[in-house]
Amino acid sequence: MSILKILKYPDPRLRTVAKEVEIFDKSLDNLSTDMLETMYAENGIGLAATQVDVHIRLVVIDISDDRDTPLIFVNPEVKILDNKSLVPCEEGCLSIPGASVEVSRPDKIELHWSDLKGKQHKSNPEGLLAVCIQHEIDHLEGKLLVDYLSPLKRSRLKNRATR
Ligand code: GNR
Ligand code: NI
Repeated sequence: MSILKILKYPDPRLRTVAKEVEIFDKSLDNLSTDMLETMYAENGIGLAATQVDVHIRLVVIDISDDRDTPLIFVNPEVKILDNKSLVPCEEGCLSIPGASVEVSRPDKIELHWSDLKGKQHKSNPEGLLAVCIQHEIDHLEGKLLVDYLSPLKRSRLKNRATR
């Protein structure tokens, strides 16, 4: 196991669009183990492969208080069931240390994903899990919290990040 280096904003590699996972092998297992170890070491509740410079659709999450409930999502896809029920949440990001951005996201969603064996699953996550999975899917699509800010606030944050 090893702790991976997390890319920091405004690293352009964070803008890479991740590719669908097609091969479910030991290297996928190993990467998700390293991502979980990295997420726990950094006290995050989620981590997308994009953030460790691997551009495949792989996400790990643990929103449990005891940090003992690791979740792994391969090829996650969210379907919005109700566009009108948006819930605001103050979000942080391990790739943008120190930033806190309020984002309103749909909270009635259907999630489709595969596990490490390639078996498909679906569920209806709510609350923090719904927020976090959408934050991670944004990473897979090259999207960052700063994209939800006004241009003025974004440029202030970028100046802070590159100082
Ligand atoms: O650790 C994290 N906390 C968090 C808080 C609110 C909404 C989303 C998150 S995800 C973030 C870890 C991270 O950057 N994942 O990409
Ligand atoms: Ni993030």
